[in-house]
Amino acid sequence: MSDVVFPEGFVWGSATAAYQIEGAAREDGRGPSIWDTYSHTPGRTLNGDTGDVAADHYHRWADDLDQLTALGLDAYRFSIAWPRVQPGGSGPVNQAGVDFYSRLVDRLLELGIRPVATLYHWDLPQELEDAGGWPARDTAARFADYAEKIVGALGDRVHTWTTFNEPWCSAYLGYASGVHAPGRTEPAGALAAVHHLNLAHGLAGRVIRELAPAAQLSVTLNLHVIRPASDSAADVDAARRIDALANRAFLGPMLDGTYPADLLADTAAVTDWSFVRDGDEQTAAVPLDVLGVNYYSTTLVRAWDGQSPKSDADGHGRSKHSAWVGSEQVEFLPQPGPYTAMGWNIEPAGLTELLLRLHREYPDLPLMITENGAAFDDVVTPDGAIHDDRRVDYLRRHIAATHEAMAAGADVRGYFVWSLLDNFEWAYGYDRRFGIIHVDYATQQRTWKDSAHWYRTLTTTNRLP
Ligand code: PNW
Repeated sequence: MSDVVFPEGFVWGSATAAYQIEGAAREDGRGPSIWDTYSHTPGRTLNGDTGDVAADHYHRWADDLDQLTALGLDAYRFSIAWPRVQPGGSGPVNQAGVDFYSRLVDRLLELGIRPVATLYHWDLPQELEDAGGWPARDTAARFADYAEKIVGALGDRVHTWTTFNEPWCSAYLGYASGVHAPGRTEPAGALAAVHHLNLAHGLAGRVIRELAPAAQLSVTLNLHVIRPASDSAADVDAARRIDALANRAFLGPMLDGTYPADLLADTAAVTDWSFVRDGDEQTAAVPLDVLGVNYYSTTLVRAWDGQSPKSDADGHGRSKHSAWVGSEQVEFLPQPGPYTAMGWNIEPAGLTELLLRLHREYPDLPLMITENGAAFDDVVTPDGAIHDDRRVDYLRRHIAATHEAMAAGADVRGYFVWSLLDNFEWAYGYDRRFGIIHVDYATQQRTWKDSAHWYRTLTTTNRLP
C-alpha cells in the first residue's frame, strides 16, 4: 500500500452511546427506558447483563474526555439519554439530566474537541413504549418536543446534531425480530415504526434548524451493502427487495421526500401504509448538512425457491431473518470469512462501494463515517498490554477503503471509530468488546489497547500507519 494521506481538516473521532457506557441508571432523576426493561427481562441479553453500571461513564466522564485529548481526536460522538432529560418522555425537563450533558459539552469545547450529539441511540422512555412505542404516531411528536427542550438548552454549542442512530435497528430489531428492545415481533408495527422514525427525524430536524441555526444537521444510518448471490434476475430482485427495506425505506423519505414505490408494493400484504399522512414524506425530507454512515460488514442474498431448507444467516452472524418483513422469498447466505467476534464478515471493499453509491446518488451531500470498528476476543497480557492486532488490521483496511472512495470522488469529511471504550454491546452484554480502550469492569480501570496507540499515530499525522 502506498502512502495513504488524509486531507488537512479531515475529522478524526470516536463514538459512544449513552446506555452503553453511562451506567447510573437510577441516578439524578433518570427514568427507565426500554433497554432497562429489556435487559432486566430474563433471557433477553447474554448472561443477563444490563446497563445499570456499564463503564460508569456518568461518574468518570471528565477522565474519559481527557482520553480523547490524549488520542489526539478532533471530535467526539456521544448520545443524549432521553430518559435523563425527560424521564417519562414528556413534560418538563429533569434539570440534573440536562446539566450532565451541558457540562460534557462545555468541557469538550474547552478541550478543543467538536461535540457531535445524537438525540436518540435507542433508549426510548418506557412510558412512551407503554403508550405504543414507535409504531404509535404520537411518539414522533414527543420526540420533537424532547428535541426542542435539549437543543434549546445546548443550542449551537453542539457542532453537529444527529437526530437518530440507525433507525433500521430501532424499527426492525426492536419491533420485527425482537432481538433488541422492546422485543416485539409485529411486522406491520415495524413498518409503522420505520415511518414514525422518519417523521420524527423531520420534525426534530426542523426544531434543530430553528433553535441551533449555526449547527450542522445530520442523521446516522446503517446502510446495508447487499450483494446478490448470482446475476440471475431472481437473485438481483431479492437484493432489490432488501435494499428497499433496509436502505431506501430511510433514504427515500429523508433525502428524496418519498417512499420508493417498490417498497410499498413488496410489503402490501403486511400493511397498507395508511399511517403515512399527507405531507409526512416532505416533513421527513428536512435538508441535511451531512449524512452519517455506520459500516461493519456486507449482506449476501438469493431468491428462495420455497422448497429447500432456508438458510437465514444474514452476514451478521445470527439469525434475524424475521427482521426482514415481507421478504419471505429472500434467503440470507453465510459469507466467506474472516469474521469478527460478532460473526460479521470482514469486507472493507463494501465500505468503498457504499460511499461511492451515496456519492453517485446524492453527489451534493457530505458524508461522515460515524461508526466503524470490530469486536475481538482481547487478551490482557501479564504485563497489562492488549495486543489487538486484528482490530488494528480491521481499522487500517477500512480507513484505507475510505481513502480509496475519497480518491474516487466521495466527499467524506471524517471518521469515528466505534468505540472509545469497551461497553454494553446490547443483546451481547459485556461479552463483546469494541473499544480501542479496554475496560476492566471489576475495577473500571481504562487501559489503551495497541489499537488506541495506533489510532493516535493516525490522528496526529493524518497518514495511515
Ligand atoms: C451499531 N445488526 O449496532 C450501534 O450503533 C452500536 O450501538 C453498536 O454497539 C455497534 O453497531 C456494534 O454492534 C448494530 O444486527 C447492532 O445488524 C446490530 C446490528 C447492526 C448494528
